[in-house]
Amino acid sequence: MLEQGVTPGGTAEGSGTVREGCGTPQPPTTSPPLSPDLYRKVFVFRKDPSDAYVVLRARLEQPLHNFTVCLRSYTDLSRPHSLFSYATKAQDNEILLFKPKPEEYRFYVGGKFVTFRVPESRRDWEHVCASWESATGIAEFWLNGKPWPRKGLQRGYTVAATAAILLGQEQDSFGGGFDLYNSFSGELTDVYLWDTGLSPDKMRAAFLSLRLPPALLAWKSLSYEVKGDVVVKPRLREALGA
Ligand SMILES: [Ca+2]
Repeated sequence: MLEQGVTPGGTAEGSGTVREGCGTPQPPTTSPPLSPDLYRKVFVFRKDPSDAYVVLRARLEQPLHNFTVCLRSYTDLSRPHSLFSYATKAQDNEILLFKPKPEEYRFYVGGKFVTFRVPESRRDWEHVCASWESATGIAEFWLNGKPWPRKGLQRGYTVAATAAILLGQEQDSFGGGFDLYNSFSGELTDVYLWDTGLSPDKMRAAFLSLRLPPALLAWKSLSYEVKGDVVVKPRLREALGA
């Protein structure tokens, strides 16, 4: 995984070139996206349990020394379920956001995980961002725009770039090995993956659906393929704030 001749730290972070204050989400105004536009739409995973999933295609060219993954989910599941599954050939839990029960999230990097206890959902949308930094092993977990106490794992690790990235199922092998009773049922939207740790301002911007930095996976221009019983529908209501 480390043999690709990539210079660590080659990705500029926090260079201050991203403009602030563009508070209103706006549809794309320039060239049309290559994939169906998911602006203000959701994936509805209709079945429970389910064998359905969505494959995401990311523009990943080099291993990740830092990353942030964000998404918004709405479910009444109380059983374990996967929210974001990034598997490599060497490690099926390379990046995994998993909810084993309503009051707990698990965040995996390279097969190891940290646990974040959360209030049991009030049957509302939950927005989650999780980030990880190789140099320190620090893992951040943000729920609905608020940071949880930071934890640490996998200091010095590198996340491999050749990955199967799935929503709806938890992979136990590259692109497969599903347990239907770990599947997601409900609604998912606003899925993003960056190759940087987001600043606190951008973590909050993700929660509020404000303008965000360019991403490896960005919801409005998501390249995806639906496998099975998943339907793209407009959002029924905004999930902001209250
Ligand atoms: Ca797994």
